[in-house]
Amino acid sequence: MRVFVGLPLPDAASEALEALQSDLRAGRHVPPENLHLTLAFLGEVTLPDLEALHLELQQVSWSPFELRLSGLELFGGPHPRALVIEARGGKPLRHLRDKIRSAARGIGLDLPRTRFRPHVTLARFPRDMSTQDATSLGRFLAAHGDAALPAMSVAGFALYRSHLARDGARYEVLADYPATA
Ligand code: 3AM
Repeated sequence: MRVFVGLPLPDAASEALEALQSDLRAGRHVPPENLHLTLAFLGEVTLPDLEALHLELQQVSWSPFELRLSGLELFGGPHPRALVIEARGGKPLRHLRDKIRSAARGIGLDLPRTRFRPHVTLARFPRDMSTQDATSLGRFLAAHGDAALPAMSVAGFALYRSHLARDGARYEVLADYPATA
C-alpha cells in the first residue's frame, strides 16, 4: 500500500485555497478533499509494517501549534511540475515531522534524507506544459504570488493511503492522531 503521513487542513483553509485555485486556468487542480501538507512520504508499505507504524504513531506526543500558509512557489525547476503554497510552522512543525520520521525508522522503514520544504500542493503540471498554460500560470502568479491565509491551529495529523489513478491520486485517511497535550 502506498502511504504517507500528513496534516489535513481545516475546512476554512481548504475553501480559501479552492477559491484561489478557481483563478488558475492551467494544470490539474488538487481537489479540496486532497489538500494536505505532507510530513513524511513512506511509499509502498506492507500490512504488518502499516500496523506497526500505526502503533508507533499513536505514541507520538505533541502539542497543537499554529501553521501559516503564505506565498506561492513553483516546484520542479525550469519546467515546473507543481504549484504550491508554502507553510510556516516553525519548530513545532519540524519537531512533529522529526518524531514521525523517527517512528517510521523505528519500525525499519527506510526514509530518504530530503530537505523539508513544508507546503500544500495546489496544482500539478505536465512535463510539456503548453505556452498558453505557461502564460496563464505566469499571470496567476503575478496576481496571487503573495497569497496568505489566516493562521490556523494544527491539532491532528493523519496516516493517508494514496490511490493512484490516471486522472490523479485519491487520498484516503486510514487513521487520525490528535495532539496529545
Ligand atoms: O503533494 P505533496 O507535494 O505534498 O508529491 C507527493 C505528495 O506530496 C509526495 O507525497 C505526497 C503524497 O503523494 N510523493 C510522492 N512520491 C514521492 C516520492 N517518491 C513523494 N515524496 C517523496 N518521494
